[in-house]
Amino acid sequence: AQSRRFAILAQRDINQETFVEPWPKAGLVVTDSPYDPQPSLRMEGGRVVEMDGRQRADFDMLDLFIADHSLDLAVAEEAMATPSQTIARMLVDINVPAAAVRRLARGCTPAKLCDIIRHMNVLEMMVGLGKMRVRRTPANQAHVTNWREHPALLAADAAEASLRGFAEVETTVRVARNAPFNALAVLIGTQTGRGGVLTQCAVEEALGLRLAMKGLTTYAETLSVYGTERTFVDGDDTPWSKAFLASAYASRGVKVRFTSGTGSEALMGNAEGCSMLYLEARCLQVVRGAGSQGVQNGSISCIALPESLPGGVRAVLAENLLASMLGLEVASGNDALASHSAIRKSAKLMLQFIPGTDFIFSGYSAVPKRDNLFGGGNFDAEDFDDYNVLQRDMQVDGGLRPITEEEALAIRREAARAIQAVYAELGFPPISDEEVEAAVIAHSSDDMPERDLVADLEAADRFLAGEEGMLTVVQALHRRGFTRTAQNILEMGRQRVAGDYLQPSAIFDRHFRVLSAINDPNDYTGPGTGYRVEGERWQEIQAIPQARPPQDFI
Ligand code: 5AD
Ligand code: K
Ligand code: K
Ligand code: CA
Repeated sequence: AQSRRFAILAQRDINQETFVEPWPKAGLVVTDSPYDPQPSLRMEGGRVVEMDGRQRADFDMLDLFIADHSLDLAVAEEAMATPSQTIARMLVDINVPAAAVRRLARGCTPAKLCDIIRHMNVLEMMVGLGKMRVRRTPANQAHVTNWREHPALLAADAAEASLRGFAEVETTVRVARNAPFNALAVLIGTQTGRGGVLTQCAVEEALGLRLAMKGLTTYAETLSVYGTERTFVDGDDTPWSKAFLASAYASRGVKVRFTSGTGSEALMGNAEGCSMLYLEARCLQVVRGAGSQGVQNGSISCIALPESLPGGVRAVLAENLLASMLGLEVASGNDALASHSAIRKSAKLMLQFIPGTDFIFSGYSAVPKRDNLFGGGNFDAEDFDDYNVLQRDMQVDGGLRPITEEEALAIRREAARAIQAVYAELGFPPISDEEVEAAVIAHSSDDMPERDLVADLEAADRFLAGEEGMLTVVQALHRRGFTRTAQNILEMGRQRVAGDYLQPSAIFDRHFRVLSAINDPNDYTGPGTGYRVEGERWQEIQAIPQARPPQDFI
């Protein structure tokens, strides 16, 4: 560059990112592809015979599933006859309750849902999302993993994440055979930090189901659906197989949320020329038809793709809004690394943070970037204080709370000792006192001693194959005096039998009480209504340890 100004700009984080011009034929367009169908619906004898310009004889399996299992046919004709702009205005009209919008949305075809979005800018969509969010109280989900897959560090980080306020903690694996041990460490860690934090381990479906059956996880989230038949079949799935899997989880008291998001079909090379939002609208109708109580969406692992295109961040907000309109609990993305630019990633976050969603992050990386096995988080452990200050600045509940170093050290030590005790009781390769102490003060797995991976994997295989499950763990903790953690895990087991947390949008609060669409429905109808940051919660958000009494400055 000749210009010093341009040379400096070229080095900025924003210019390390990829930007692409739209290419609708390849599905590289976030909304309004010229190949997207126009909304239409025709019924005969109580059955859909035409949807979005396609005759029933030409339906693919998604069309068929949506027409027969998703659309609310009792309102579909009324919904399709209501002008899209009218529904868009209902979304921002404080005099129209969420239920009235939802009733119509459930009768809208995918193309009709996109047509509603066409009338809305991001500010209007944020207002809509604040109203349509299913649960009144917003919450947050964490990712807890580490490169070494060290059990004591996993337990300590999960405990700290729970103390920081996360309502759900997701882990995964670097080595698949570690799954039962990672799930166990995160279960013990969370139930030490705070009873009732839900946990999952994202692995291949059959293994995921086995972990749940063993009582090592309490929710499942990565039941992926896709917006074209080819992408769906590439994943060896159909909407019917996903619905079956969801029922298998639910039958064992495991909360189920599906995953979808803009960009997956284009990334897999089978977008059929359609826009990302149109295909996502199809996904969301399938998710609802399959009986899932919610969805993890907001592009998720594909986020770099919409963000490379014009309108990408708006389209991600639009998919969150569509999901909430359909009555689905939304874990709204912000999880995968979307931008290296601190300005850009924070700006994007505001679209979910300010309205509030059921889970503002569908995985805030509660560990450093390098330890995040989901491919790096958009926000990391290093951003905790920034996040707490954002909540305090705006008087917004982002689901977290400030904690002190002393509290963190204490809970980390308790969790690391608890997993050490369980390993000892169950005859797993021992966790030494040195490993426990390292986990208490560690920032990342670089701070941890090495373990014998071969021995750990062999023990993990035996644990998975054997009869030991949640109750064995409870007994082990109880014998070693970790009474509170044992009680919390036992209570999770009891809750699985009760099943109240299978209701839409369910989490447990600090007192192990279910908060869901049933007993905590979002009742926003304008200023002075709905969820407000006030009372003890506002005091908690204000009380960052960095804040000093004014007298200090005199
Ligand atoms: N659409 C569908 N599934 C997705 N996943 C991530 N992003 C998307 C998306 N946009 C799924 C992956 C994996 C898990 C992390 O979530 O398939 O199973
Ligand atoms: K999956
Ligand atoms: K999709
Ligand atoms: Ca997640």
